[in-house]
Amino acid sequence: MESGGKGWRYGSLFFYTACALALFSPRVTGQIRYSIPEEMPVGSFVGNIDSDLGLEPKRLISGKARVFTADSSEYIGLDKENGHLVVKNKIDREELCGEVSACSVSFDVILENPMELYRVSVDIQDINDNSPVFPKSKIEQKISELAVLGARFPLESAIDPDVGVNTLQKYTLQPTDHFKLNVQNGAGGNKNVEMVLHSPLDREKKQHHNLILTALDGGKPQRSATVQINIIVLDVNDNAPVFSQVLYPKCLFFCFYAPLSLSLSLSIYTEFKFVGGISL
Ligand SMILES: [Ca+2]
Ligand SMILES: [Ca+2]
Ligand SMILES: [Ca+2]
Ligand SMILES: [Ca+2]
Repeated sequence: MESGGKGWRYGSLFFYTACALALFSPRVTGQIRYSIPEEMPVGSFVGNIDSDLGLEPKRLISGKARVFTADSSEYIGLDKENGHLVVKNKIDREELCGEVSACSVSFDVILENPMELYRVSVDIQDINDNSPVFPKSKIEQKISELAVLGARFPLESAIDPDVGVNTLQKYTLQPTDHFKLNVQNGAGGNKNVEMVLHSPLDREKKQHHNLILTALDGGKPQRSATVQINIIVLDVNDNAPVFSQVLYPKCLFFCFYAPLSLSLSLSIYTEFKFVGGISL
């Protein structure tokens, strides 16, 4: 019973509030829409509501025109003397709307005697005022020299807070003698990037590989960011010990034949001297 009574009272309150708003809120006389880029300097011209709404001369002054915003944010101001809407506070689209592409500010211009209400919307266009940013300036990756072809190594993505073509569009990797890039669209429009091994590594040939990963947006002018990838090739015991091809025959000869040869020579010399001695 109690909850039913409460529900009735809340329902009545909503009904009377709705009636009061309908009775005392000024009717929307007209509406107009403008479009400006973000980051315009304070005082920049947005539009002339005097001429665009077809108001009588000095109506904004006689009607004590005022700008009303529901959330008290005051991005746009009104100059009653000339009817100009101007930027009152710099608008950062990224701060105002984040990842949402459609971005606008809305407010009412209210006049008295007679009461009039004009609804004004200003679309905020994105400009390419942010470069992609990597979380780190360097990436170090340790990879075994026996890593199989096709092995994938995820990399940390760059972030560009702009939207549309002004946000991150692609990556490049240089050089590509061992690794190529694989980029896939992830959740929320992010791009997941990874390196894929396409040519075998050999620590005994090259222990370090330095690559440059570049992230680019699609704005004009285009903005980019780079990160250095230092790949350390880890050793694997993939070589059996071998004798030197140069020293081995010499050693064999020297170790086994040289003493014998020396002995024979001495013997022959001795024999010769001995024989010679006899003949002489
Ligand atoms: Ca901005
Ligand atoms: Ca922007
Ligand atoms: Ca950008
Ligand atoms: Ca090795």
